Amino acid sequence: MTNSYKENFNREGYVVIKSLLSEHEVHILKDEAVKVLNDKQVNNEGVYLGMAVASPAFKKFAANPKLVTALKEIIGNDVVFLSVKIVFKNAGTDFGSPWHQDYPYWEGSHKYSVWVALDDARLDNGCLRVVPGSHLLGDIRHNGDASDGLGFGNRLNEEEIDPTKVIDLPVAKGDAIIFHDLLLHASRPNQSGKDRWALISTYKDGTQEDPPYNWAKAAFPISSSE
Ligand SMILES: O=C(O)CCC(=O)C(=O)O
Repeated sequence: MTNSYKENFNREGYVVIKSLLSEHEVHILKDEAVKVLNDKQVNNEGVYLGMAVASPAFKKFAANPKLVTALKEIIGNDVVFLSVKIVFKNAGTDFGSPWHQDYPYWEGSHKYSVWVALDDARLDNGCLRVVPGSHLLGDIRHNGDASDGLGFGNRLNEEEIDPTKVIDLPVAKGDAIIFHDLLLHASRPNQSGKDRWALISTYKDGTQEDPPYNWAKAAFPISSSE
């Protein structure tokens, strides 16, 4: 592999990996996610964090060899998996996620998240949006109003985002987007009347100290010897 992932990631704050998962693998994970959400009786919240605790299928996904190769190029050899959540935007979930960085939720060392499409993600059904290079701006104050009850306690006001700097990232199911925790990102509303589901797994550099994270109950180090 070339070092293009690392160079692009350092410059833009994200990289896209095409076809990380096959259609079959996507199908299996989506079925398994449906089972977990039913078992846990998670209904309309739109996000469920405990996928790796609930099912070994998601731990296996977190250590996908092609993904680990890219993560090691970006993070270094000592990669630690922290958690994987499902973002299930169903037919009736038409709101997009507001603009934010992930860093204010976690603090500590920088984290790297992998957003994997379990349905094709297009402009009309909620693809991810990013401000390329915004990870270089540092930790931005999040003053947005979260009183709409749609989660994302840390969010920016829409007016703080320069629309000329935003790009949409439509991807096919099975494609993945690795992004830095300071990258400004959001998602479009889902106006398709159909599912738009994604998995988001999060990793860190194991050489960096962090406070204990109670959300990382299924954390494990990815082998550092390769
Ligand atoms: O899939 C989405 O709608 C975006 C989710 C997101 O940005 C997040 O959970 O940090």
